[in-house]
Amino acid sequence: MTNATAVVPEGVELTDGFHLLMDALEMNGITNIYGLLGIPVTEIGRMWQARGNKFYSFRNEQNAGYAASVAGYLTKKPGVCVTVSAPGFLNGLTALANATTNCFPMILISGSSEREIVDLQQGDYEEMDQLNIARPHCKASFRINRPEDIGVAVVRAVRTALSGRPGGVYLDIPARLFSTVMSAEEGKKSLWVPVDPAPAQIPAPSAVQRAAELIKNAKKPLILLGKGAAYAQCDADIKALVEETGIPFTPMSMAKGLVSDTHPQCGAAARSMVLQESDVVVLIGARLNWLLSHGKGKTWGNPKKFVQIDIQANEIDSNVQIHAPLVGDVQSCVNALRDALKGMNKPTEWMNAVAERAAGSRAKLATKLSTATPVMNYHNSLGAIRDVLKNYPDITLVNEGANALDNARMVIDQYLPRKRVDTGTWGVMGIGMGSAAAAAVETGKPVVAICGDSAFGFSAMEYETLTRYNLPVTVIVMNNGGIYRGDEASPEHQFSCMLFNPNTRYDQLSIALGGEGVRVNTPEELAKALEDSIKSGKTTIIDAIIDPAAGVESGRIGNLNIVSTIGKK
Ligand code: ADP
Ligand code: TZD
Ligand code: MG
Repeated sequence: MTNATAVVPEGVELTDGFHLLMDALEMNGITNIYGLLGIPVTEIGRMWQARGNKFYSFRNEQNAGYAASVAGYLTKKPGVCVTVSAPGFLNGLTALANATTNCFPMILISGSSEREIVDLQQGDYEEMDQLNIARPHCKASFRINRPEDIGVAVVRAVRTALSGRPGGVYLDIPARLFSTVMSAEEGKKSLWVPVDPAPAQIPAPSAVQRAAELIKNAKKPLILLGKGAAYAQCDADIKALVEETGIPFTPMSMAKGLVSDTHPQCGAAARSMVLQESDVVVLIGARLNWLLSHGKGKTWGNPKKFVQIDIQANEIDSNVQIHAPLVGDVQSCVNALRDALKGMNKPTEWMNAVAERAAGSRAKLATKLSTATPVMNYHNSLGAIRDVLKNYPDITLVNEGANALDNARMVIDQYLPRKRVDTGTWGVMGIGMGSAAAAAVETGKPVVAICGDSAFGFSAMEYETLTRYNLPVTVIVMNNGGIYRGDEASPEHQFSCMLFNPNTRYDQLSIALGGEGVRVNTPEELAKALEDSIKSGKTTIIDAIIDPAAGVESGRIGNLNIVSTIGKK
């Protein structure tokens, strides 16, 4: 079969699949593509760049995909990732599934083998039935078979990724389509810009009243902010709800900074108290999943009633009874609630009790952060980082690891919305370098990535991508020589399965990959290296030597760890 030129009369100006795809992406406001090129998509990168757009070329599709998903989260536009067929597609699929799990809008576009060969399983180059494999891992999986369908497919992908609960979409493009031609004029007519692809979803007035009554009658109300609230980009409305009602709030990790961690109503440092003692909890863009102990058990203490703001109707009652569901987009729901709560009495006594507890734990923490130890531990190293980052509130913090994650989340304050990107709903290691790249590209501001040494290893080669694009990223590798700890005894004639080579020099890896590298042993050295790196704007790895005995197994989720009790002394 040849390209479908025969249907176009001679002399007519032509376009093809490559051009139409790019036209469609541009019309949908996409300027940055993250990906990894090869047969059959190579031309996409060259042509995209030739048009003056940016193509960020990665070393592994998984990291390009994480970058695209973070771009989607930060910009509220789908992040786009382009890959080759079968193995490239599968690498990218991990990130697409992760994006969907986290409710980040993303479009994965992969080239695929020819249908007639794949469908008869005749063994094409990188043959795989990608369309069907992607389907359970994202919101929708579409294949484009004709150039005249590229416009509608891209619009459909954008609308699907953005509307309702955001998530991932897969677009399958068989290789031959890229070079299939059609009349340029007809092609142009086949493209359009979607009107209002993420429409407001207004909550029912009766639902708003129900929620308002519950909140007004609460003695100890609590607002719990999730990353869906941060994603919604209605920061001022959320802050106004908090301040007008006087209700204490606590953020989930990526919602830190949506209202500043230093706000007087922030109950993060009194988290166990507010979760246990509150009587009405207003969930805003946060699911009652494992990260919130499913809304039950001893974490939650006193019986309570939930108000839940979410755009996804069947998220309500997912784990426990929700007494006042508010189904709609965060902004519409928050503003409707503000109206209905006008003039409500502030729970001042409760608020003061929370503030007092929070101040107490912050003071206790401050002591730990400034206590010197012979080898750095998580507290004094992160304390040093926190003091530097105080002066750079608009830096994006990327964070992965176990102890390196849990302690950094607790110690490092965020002051502004969407300035923290971490391992998200899955607790996935390896988001580091892709997320750092996207954060630097999309915000145009410096990025600091705090990574456990294990976590960093998942995407370490992508550090070259950061140096290649000259991105102002400082990677702090929390080098304790292992997963969780670096002091596990090895069995005879073997190396412990939890340890890494203690001679690893992450600072020298940076130099080898074209960046700056420095190894630090004390909080003072760490603070100086971080300050220097941020000021220089140069891509840097700080190899921070952490006491191998400082971490705990599984960080702060040791309760989920499974151990055998058989045969142990
Ligand atoms: P966290 O991990 O911070 O607790 P989750 O990812 O569990 O947050 O929850 C995010 C929730 O936010 C999801 O249930 C999603 O449906 C919801 N959500 C995302 N965007 C919006 C929006 N614009 N309006 C309302 N809900 C939203
Ligand atoms: N693989 C993937 C993709 N995600 C995971 N979460 C894991 C494996 C399991 N895992 C964790 O949950 S944390 C972690 C792994 C491998 C690494 C912890 O070690 P670290 O951090 O060096 O990154 P600390 O500071 O030593 O605890
Ligand atoms: Mg480690």
